Amino acid sequence: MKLSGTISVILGLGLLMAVAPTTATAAKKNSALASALLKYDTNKNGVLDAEEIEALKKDYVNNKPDALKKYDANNNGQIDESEVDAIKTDFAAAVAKHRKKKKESQ
Ligand SMILES: [Ca+2]
Ligand SMILES: [Ca+2]
Repeated sequence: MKLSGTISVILGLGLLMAVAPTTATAAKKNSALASALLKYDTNKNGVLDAEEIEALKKDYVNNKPDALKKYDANNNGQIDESEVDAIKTDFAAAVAKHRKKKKESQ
C-alpha cells in the first residue's frame, strides 16, 4: 500500500516534469508575442491610442506580423473593432509585465 503510494508520487512527478517544459515554452512564446505588441505604442505612454491602433491595423493588413495573427479571430485578413479589445488586453498585460521586469532589474 505504501509502496504503491510512492510509485504514484514518482509517476506523478515524472508526468509533471514531462509536461512542464512544453507549458513553459508556450508561455514564453505567448509572452514574446505580447511583447511584440509594445512596439505599437509609439509614444510609449503605456496605452494603445486610437492612431496607434490604426497603425497596428495597417501593419496587419500589409505585413501580417506573427504577433497579430492570433487576434484576427474571424480570419478576414483585418483587425476588426471587435478584435481590438483582445489586443488591448494583452497589450496591457505586456506593459505590466515589462514594467515589473524593469523594476526587478534595477
Ligand atoms: Ca501610446
Ligand atoms: Ca478579423
